[in-house]
Amino acid sequence: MRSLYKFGLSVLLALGSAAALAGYAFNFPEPVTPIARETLHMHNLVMVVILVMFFLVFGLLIYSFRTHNKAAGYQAGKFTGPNNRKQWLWVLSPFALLFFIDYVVFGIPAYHAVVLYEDTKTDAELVVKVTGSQWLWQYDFPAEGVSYTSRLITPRDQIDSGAAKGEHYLLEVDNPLVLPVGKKIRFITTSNDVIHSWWVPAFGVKRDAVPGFLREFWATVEKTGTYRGQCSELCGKEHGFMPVVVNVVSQEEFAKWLASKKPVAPAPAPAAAAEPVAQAVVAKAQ
Ligand SMILES: [Cu+2]
Repeated sequence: MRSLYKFGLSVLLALGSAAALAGYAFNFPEPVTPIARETLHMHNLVMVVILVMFFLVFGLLIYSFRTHNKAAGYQAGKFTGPNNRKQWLWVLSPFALLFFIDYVVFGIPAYHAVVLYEDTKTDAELVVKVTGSQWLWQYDFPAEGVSYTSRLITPRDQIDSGAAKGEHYLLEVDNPLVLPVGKKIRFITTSNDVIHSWWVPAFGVKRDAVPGFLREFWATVEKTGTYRGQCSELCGKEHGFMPVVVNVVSQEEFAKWLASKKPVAPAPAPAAAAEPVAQAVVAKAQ
């Protein structure tokens, strides 16, 4: 008992120390999409219900142990047996209560949150294809003809502990995904090699990127800012080194950024330059 006590105390101290707390956020990030908001509501609802149930059940249990025990002169109840209907009350009422909580109190809002993920009632205003690769992300805007890769830029020195870790350690990339605020976006995920998973906690979205399959979800980001996430499907030795960074900007800034990303039409190759080489090859062959 004493060692258990000590163990509990050391766990509390470890959790409570400032060093352990630094860099950890214990709550969800601020939700910036309807999906994230609904998910957070769902989480809070479940937490409240299970906490009430926990204290109710354990409170009743401890109260019963303390007051209705044999030493105080109480006799055990005798409501079991073939012809006793009371036992069915004790079996069926918790069952009915849990059924109601799971399928109605939790079920309806959970259904609503999940449906938001696949909201195809209106067309998306922008399509982004996200391709996972060992170990980087490729972003394509198929309609706009823009395509580029996004990889980690945390210096190796920081990873090997040779240098102090930066503010966005392992969560910084060379080319972030840029998205317009307030637009309904259809995300398509896929992969070039193994299964990855594209995850941005503030968006409340995570979808596996599966080779050979196109998977999709819809989301509208309601607030500008920089949002960070990670690959969340173990995909090889550098799984921890393929973060997701999304810059959500105003519509004008997005248009400007998109224009700067558009490939410049290649100048037509001078036809004359190609011919002498071809002729020379042909001449040589003859
Ligand atoms: Cu991955």
